[in-house]
Amino acid sequence: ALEAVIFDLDGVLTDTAEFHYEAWLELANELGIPFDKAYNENLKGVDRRTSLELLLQRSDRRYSEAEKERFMQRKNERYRELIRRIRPEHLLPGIGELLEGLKARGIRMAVASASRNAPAILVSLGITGYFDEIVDAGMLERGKPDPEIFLRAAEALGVPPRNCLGIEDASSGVDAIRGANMVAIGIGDPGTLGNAHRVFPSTGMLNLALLSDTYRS
Ligand code: B16
Ligand code: MG
Repeated sequence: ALEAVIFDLDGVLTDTAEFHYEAWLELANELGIPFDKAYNENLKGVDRRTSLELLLQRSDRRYSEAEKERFMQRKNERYRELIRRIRPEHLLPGIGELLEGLKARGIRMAVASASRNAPAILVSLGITGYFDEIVDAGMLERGKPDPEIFLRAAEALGVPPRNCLGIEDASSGVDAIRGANMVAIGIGDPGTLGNAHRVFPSTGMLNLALLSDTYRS
């Protein structure tokens, strides 16, 4: 039976992608590296270090490790400034009701986000109390699409992966859920998230009945 739901953060609970984009864009501009919304798609769901490497791939210069550390720090400082604006109104559609419904049913919940800023964002959204576990992204050895982050969440919850359902907006995240042998719901474009068991264009369509239904089928 369905015992636990594991949520991605960016793109599922709230949309921080815009803030990540703004912070990376400022860095790219300073370095004279071309960067736009389309290229930013590649950075979604990907950890900070890999995101930086993707950005620097488009430079004709090579940077030292010390410079890269400084770039990541600068981007993160700017990002943290931007996310101070986050309020409970920034929860994506339907999420508040869904968390309430799952809690009422006694279904356990966890967050599996690549973001080291996830705990602070959950506080700003006012939803920390719903989650039994928040995986510490700093403790992971491998990023999504590796299943590690979802397996750690299940282990921390004490629920076997086959009784868990994961919700993701990035294809790397959907692959991570599938790799963990969980049921996967994708939020976004079915063309990009074809690996999910079911895909919905928006979180506004999610509800408890639909999750149970997806889990059973
Ligand atoms: P940070 P998710 C991911 O969050 C973002 O989608 C990705 O763009 C970001 O680079 C990553 O977190 C790391 O974030 O720099 O705050 O540690 O989708 O896994 O919730
Ligand atoms: Mg995401």
